[in-house]
Amino acid sequence: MRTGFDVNRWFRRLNARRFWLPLGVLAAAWVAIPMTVVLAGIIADSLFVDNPAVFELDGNLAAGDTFSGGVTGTRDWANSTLTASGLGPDVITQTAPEPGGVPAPATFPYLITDPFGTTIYTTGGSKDILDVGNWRYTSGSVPDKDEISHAFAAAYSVSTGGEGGGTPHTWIYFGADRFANNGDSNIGFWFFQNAISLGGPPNATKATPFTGVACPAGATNCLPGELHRNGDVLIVSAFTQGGAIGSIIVFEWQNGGLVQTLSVNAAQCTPNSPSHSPVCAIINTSEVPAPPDWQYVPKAGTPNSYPTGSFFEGGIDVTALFGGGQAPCFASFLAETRSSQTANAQLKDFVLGAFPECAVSVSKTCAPPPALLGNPTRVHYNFTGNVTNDGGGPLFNLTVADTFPAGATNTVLNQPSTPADGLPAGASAGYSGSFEVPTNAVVTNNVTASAAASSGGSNTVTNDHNGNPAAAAAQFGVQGTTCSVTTNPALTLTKSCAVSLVPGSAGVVLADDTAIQVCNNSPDNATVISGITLTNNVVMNGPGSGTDFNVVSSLTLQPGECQTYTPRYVPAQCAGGAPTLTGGRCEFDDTVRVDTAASTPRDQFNQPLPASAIPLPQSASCHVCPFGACTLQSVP
Ligand SMILES: [Ca+2]
Ligand SMILES: [Ca+2]
Ligand SMILES: [Ca+2]
Repeated sequence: MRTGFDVNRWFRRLNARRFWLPLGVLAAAWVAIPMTVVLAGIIADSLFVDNPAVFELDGNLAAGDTFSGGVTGTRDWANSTLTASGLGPDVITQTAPEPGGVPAPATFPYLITDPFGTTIYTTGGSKDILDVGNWRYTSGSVPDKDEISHAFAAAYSVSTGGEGGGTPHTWIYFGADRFANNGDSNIGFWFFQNAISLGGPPNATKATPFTGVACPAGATNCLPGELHRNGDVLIVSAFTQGGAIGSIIVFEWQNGGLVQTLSVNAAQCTPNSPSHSPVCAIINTSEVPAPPDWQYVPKAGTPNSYPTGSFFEGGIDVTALFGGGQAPCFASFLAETRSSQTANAQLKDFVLGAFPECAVSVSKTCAPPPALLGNPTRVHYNFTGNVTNDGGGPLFNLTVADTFPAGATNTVLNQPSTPADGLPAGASAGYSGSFEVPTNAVVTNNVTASAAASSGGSNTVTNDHNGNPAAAAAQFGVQGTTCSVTTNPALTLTKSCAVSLVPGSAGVVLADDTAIQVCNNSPDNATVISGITLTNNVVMNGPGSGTDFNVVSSLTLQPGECQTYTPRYVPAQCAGGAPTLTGGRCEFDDTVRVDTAASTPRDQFNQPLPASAIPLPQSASCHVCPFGACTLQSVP
């Protein structure tokens, strides 16, 4: 047993430690099953982080080393020529300098550079056993062997059960280098769930506190006012002159104190034959080149080259550390040099950076079909979407904020539900909603998502794993899609000639009651038609012949509604002058039309009716007796 570490015993212990507390929580958690897994994790066939198929923990920085068993690595801190990052495109997250820090070179965006002689710990409150709120920093010097030059970390999602096997584990790789190798030092790597920041530029004349979001009252994973969160992880190792790695001790912050959760003896990574622990580290035991863009200069030796005992790299399976369940997702990273590996060691130099492991993304889509509603006219749209954990740790308090279209009414937003143990990495939770708008034109509906990195924490996770805001937009009402409504207008027009007896100056005459009926026969029974003008025209000889007269203007017809008009007309003469038929009758044509020249009929969305929906003029042939009673009694 090379590592002196019994992984089975260790898992049993972890499980025993963790299970009795949240049993009820776990039972509830399994109700909310992750809906989709979106991240394709790296496939590995072992639980060991020094698996060179995942990352080369080999004491150098260049990718592409070959290991026993014929495995050639593909990921290391740099590519094979040391000219750019070698982390690969499947890295979940990587470190980044915090604002005000030394900008990372474009070729190595994860690189956190610690300027010589700045940001060192000061005062007795700067202890790992105390909350970060007690820590202070200043500018000044530490022993050269404790002087950090750079630090860095990267996380991957790894399916440790091989092909198709198991919940992905989050493996975090971390490292640092130092100015001088003239002695042994000790090094620690903190991963914080809270976004920890410096309280300003280091000032040699004062002790400046670290800052972060203080734990709110009522939170379940921290004590009020703390900057730590339960589950923050500290990995401590020796940084030896000769490059040997002894034990690695892992601590967690729990309930206001630092708790040792793991101690691995002989924890050196052995990528040729992976070790048997969830954490290991390795230091260069011979001179290895540094990427020139890092501008590494050792105290003694060649620039851009690491003397033995100057470069440190390690890895940890944080999912395994948390018993195979949900590891927290981290927001900040700190590397520090220490006087020893003990919990209360004196702290020396440090460098702080962001580690935006927590990430959330959101999608949104229209859920067809929309509904056309009346009184008032509007379109009802439904939408659905997913909030996805595309980071490396569980997310809590999943929340979406919807920006409904202008003028929207009856807005509904059903929030996604968060599993009790948080939404696991790679899983999604659905949300839905609806709204109504008074138009069938295209409207856009935006949504943003946020989440907390810890149970009871504030919703500080607002970006996806590319660093872009977690936002999505959906378009509604795009004609030709299933997410649109189109009106289906149809007007019908009929005309008949009816006559009636009316008193006239020369006695009773027959008048033309020109019966007109206009109907909204829209087949969808939902289209309202307005702006209808009907014009009638009677063709005769003599005065007034062919003159339009208005029947109705600005008529609106609801679906299925008809209106009948009987404008009365007493003909003063016959078409052609003389009676055209025996019996003293006159005959003429009487025509009604939808007068599109006067106004354009429109649907309820103010869209003009297509020509195909407008009926042709309708005519009736009328027979009246303008000069007295017709002699033929059998006909009107
Ligand atoms: Ca390496
Ligand atoms: Ca390598
Ligand atoms: Ca520093």
